[in-house]
Amino acid sequence: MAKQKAHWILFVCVLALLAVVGIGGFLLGKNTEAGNYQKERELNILLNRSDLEGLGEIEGTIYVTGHRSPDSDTVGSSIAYAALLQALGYDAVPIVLGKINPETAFILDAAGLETPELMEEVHGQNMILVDHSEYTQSAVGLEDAYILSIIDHHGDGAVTTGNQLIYDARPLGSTATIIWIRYRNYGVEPEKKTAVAMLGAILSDTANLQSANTTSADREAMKALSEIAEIHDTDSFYQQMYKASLSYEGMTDGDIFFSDYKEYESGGTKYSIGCINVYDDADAKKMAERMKKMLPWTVRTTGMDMSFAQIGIFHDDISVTYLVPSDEEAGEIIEAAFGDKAVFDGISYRIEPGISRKKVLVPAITDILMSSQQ
Ligand SMILES: [Mn+2]
Repeated sequence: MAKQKAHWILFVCVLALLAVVGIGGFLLGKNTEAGNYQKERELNILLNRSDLEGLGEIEGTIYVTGHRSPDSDTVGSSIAYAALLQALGYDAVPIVLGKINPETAFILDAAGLETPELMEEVHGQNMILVDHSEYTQSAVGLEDAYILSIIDHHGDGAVTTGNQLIYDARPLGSTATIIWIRYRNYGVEPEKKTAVAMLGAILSDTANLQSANTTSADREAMKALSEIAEIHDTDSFYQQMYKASLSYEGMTDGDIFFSDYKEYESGGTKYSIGCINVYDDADAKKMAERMKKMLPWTVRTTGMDMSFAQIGIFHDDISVTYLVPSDEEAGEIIEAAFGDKAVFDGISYRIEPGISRKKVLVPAITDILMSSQQ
């Protein structure tokens, strides 16, 4: 009886020993796996950072610039790339080549970032170009500057340099996505405020990941950056950016009308159309009133016979156009062209779904003017 018991104890002990060895071995395997991964990762970072090493000792400040008429990708990418270089110990500063637009101002405000310094002339400076590679789109004096790097998602432009340089061009949705990949490759995590600027850049250039140029990299960058930025509802952030982009704050009625303005002539009649985008019907009605008061003045000063303000609401699934005629004759042309489809409220004609100036409005006006001439 005692012998049998001893057997049992031995059996249980052997089982327990096997379990301990098994679990230990498994954990050890996991550890070496993690260790190997860590080594691989460190090697990759070292290899990727070697390109900076290859640039050698850089004397003086490095200026990171995007293109003229700066947009959110150009500004966000300049800020993010300068911050990346700063994190790696370089004296790098983002600059802009012109006034930033209201959308970018909104993003920088949300991020708690200052607008980069305006610097239009760069003779003899250390330069990094982001989001462009054309002299015509860049700073004055770039021909005499020392170009260290070009990070871009456009075709390769006219900018050349005899020096070795980092040239990272990829067909992705935004330059900020390329810069996010470079952060990863260099083993650096963007700060929260930088992540907000990069997120805004990607949202802007890919139209909230909806545009045809959007890639998996842009989607992954958005995911990762929204975590760091702590902006979890990116749709709502994009809506706020879009609303901000439609702000005409500080602009006169004339500035607004002439910001997207074209003149035409048909059947001996000269006319012009200014396009304005707004967010909703309430904004459209307010804008229509402002344009109604101003249009007779534009007709007089431009030598036109008549003029139209074309106010559009185009986002998500909304598509509406309000047409404001300069006078009764212009109003009659709208009525003749669109009939019951154009609903008059005493100031403007509302047409739903909205129409394109080039594809619908101009051909329609041309038809009426040509037929009335005969
Ligand atoms: Mn871009």
